Amino acid sequence: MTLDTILEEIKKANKIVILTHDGPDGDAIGSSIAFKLALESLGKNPDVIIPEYSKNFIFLPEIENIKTTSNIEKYDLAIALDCADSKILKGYEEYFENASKKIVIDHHGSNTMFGDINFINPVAPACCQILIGMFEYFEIELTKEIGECIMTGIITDTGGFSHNTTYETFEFAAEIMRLGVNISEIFRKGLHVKNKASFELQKRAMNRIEFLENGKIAFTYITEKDLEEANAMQGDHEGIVEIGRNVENVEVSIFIHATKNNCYKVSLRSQDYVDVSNIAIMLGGGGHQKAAAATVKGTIEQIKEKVITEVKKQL
Ligand SMILES: [Mn+2]
Repeated sequence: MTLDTILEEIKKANKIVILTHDGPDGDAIGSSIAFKLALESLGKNPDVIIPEYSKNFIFLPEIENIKTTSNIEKYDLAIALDCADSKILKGYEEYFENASKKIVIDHHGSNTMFGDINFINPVAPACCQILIGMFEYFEIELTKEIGECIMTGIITDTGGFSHNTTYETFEFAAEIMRLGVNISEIFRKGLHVKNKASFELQKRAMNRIEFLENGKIAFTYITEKDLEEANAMQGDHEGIVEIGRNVENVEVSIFIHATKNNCYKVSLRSQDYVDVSNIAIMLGGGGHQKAAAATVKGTIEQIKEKVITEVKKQL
C-alpha cells in the first residue's frame, strides 16, 4: 500500500525536505508545519522551505522554524504538499528535482502525479485533512500543535466549512477540538483577521469590481503597483476572489493579480454549476470544480478578455 511505502521512505531518509506551492495559503503552510512536527515525533529533523509567505499565518506554531533557503543541495527525500504540479514549486523546484526520492501528497484532482510516489485524494477538502488519516495510519500521536496546523488548513481551504466539507471534516474537527485546540481562535486568525496590506488590497479590488453578463460574472484585479503601494507579501491577496462570489446572482468570480516575473495569476471561483477547473486547465493551470487558478502571461486587459470569453461559454 502506498502509505506503507511512504512510511518506509521516511524511515530510510536522513535529510528530508518539505515543500509547498508558491504563494502559500493556510493549507500549504499548515500541512507543511504539521508534517514537520509529525516527522519530528519519528525522530527525523526535516527542513520546511517556503521562500515567502503572508504574515497572516504567524500565529502558527513553529512558523519561525520555516527556512527560506537551504545549503543542502541533495536531500534523501523531498515531500511536496498541496501542490498539483511541480511548476508551482516555483523557485525551489531544484530541492525537489535533486532529491533521491520524491513524494507528492495532495488533494487536487488535476494533480500531474509528478512524484515517485503520489498520494492524492481529490475528495479531501484540504491537504491537511489527508494528513490526519495518514498520521493515524503511521501511529503518530496527534498533538495540540499538529491539530492547530491541520485545523488552519481545513478552515482556510473550506472557507470556514462552507465548501467541499465532508462529514469526516467535522469528525476530525471534533477530534482536534478535544486536543484543546481553540477552533474559534483559528477561525478568527486564519480567516477573518487581515493584515494592513491584505486589507488595502481588498479595498482596491472591491473598488474596481465589475459585474458582467447580467451580474453572473464578477471581475476584479490587483496590479503590481497595488502590491508595491500596499507593501504586500505573497498571499496577501487571499480571499479577494471570494468577495465577488458572495454577491447575489454571481456564478463565477474572476480575480487577476500580478505576480513576479511579469505574470498574472487568475483565480476563479464558481457558485453552482460552472466547472472552473476546466477553464483553468485551458489557461495552463488547474484546481477544483469550484476553485481553480492559472498563471498567465499578457496584460490585464488581454487576460481579462480571454478568461471572460471562456467563462461565457460555460454560463
Ligand atoms: Mn489545499
